[in-house]
Amino acid sequence: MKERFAEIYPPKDILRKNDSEAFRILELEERRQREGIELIASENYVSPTVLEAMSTAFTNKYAEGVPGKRYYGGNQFIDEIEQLAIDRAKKLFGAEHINVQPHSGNPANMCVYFALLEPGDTVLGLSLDHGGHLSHGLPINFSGKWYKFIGYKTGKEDGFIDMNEVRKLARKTRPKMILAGFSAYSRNMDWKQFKEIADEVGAITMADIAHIAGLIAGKQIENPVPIFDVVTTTTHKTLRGPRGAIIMCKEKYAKSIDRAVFPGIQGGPHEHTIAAKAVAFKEASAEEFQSYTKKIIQNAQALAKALVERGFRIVSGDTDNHLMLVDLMPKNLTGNVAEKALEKAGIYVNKNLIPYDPQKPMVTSGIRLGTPAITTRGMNTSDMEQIANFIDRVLQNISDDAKIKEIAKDVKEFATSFPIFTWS
Ligand code: DSN
Repeated sequence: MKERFAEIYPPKDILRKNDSEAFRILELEERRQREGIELIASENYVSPTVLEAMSTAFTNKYAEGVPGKRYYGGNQFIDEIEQLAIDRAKKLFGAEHINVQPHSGNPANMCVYFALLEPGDTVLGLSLDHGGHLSHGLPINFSGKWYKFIGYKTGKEDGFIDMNEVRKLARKTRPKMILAGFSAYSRNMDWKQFKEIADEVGAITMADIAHIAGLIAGKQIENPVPIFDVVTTTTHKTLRGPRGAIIMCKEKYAKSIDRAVFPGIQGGPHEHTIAAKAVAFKEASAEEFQSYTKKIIQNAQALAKALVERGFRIVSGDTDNHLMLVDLMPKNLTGNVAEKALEKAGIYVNKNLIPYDPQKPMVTSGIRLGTPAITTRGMNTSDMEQIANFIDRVLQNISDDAKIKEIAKDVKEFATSFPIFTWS
């Protein structure tokens, strides 16, 4: 086993020799990743090529500005690598304009608001307790402090976004922007209907596809880029690139978006990460990525089914994407307790508010599960029964540490039988 993983992770002999303390911690993290079952919906394992691109001389360079218009000299190759990332992402998503510099999702969304809104403007977005993201108006996030976010919700009975409510709210509040996107919603969004509603009230359309960008690139989910004015995404979730984000927009917003990224919000871009983004966009353009993303969804649906068969309630009953919310109320459990118990067994999930949740955000009545990382490891629909079994066993023995230790051994044996990468 050791040898196989030694091949996957590049040797770090220099780090080992010069900083044994950092090296020791890194080894422990690598081991945690390969011995556990990663079900956090926003996480994945990057390829060795992406990993290698990040660890390069591009990190040494300051490059404020955009390709061809920088504030420091010496950027001819930086321009080339950034332009490569831009060109590949444009082709992948069919975007008119792309900025590949945002450091992560929250700053990317901040740049869009900074470019297109004035403080106090009204934005319609999915309520946070119904699957929205903290940068979609959490009162203590900059978005909630500076803009007037109004939340639309999912239906109490079916768990789907209620488009009639979106229309009603839009007519009533006349928002400057309508935001479609989520971090915990398992159903497809009706991009065209969002656009129709926005056109009716004269609002800018913004989509945050952070969770599903890979599924869109892999042609499994409809692409909002041709329809919407602005689309943001992180690059490290289903898209399986380095941690970071990009902003895509119509040409008419290009200048405002670029200026908001720099000098508006950010300084020097992280060009080593941009190099890795370029690599990830190439990988996501390959045909193999389409079958990978198809499998992610098939695995999520198989996992949801296996959990339902074990008496769990899945919000909205099933999933169209890579994630699901499990309502633990029928099991008399809270999300935080479940998350901790599962972690002891080497199963990584996150507590998550479910729609109409009576609990506080740090407690919650649900957990969110996702299949991008386990699919990267080559797990198939037939393996989802086993994973559902592990989850069920842990949650049935939540206060029995000895039992959880036993399950942890089984989890380790199961997980290590899957390499982190199944392609060469
Ligand atoms: N933290 C990410 C997630 O888990 O969905 C969103 O930023």
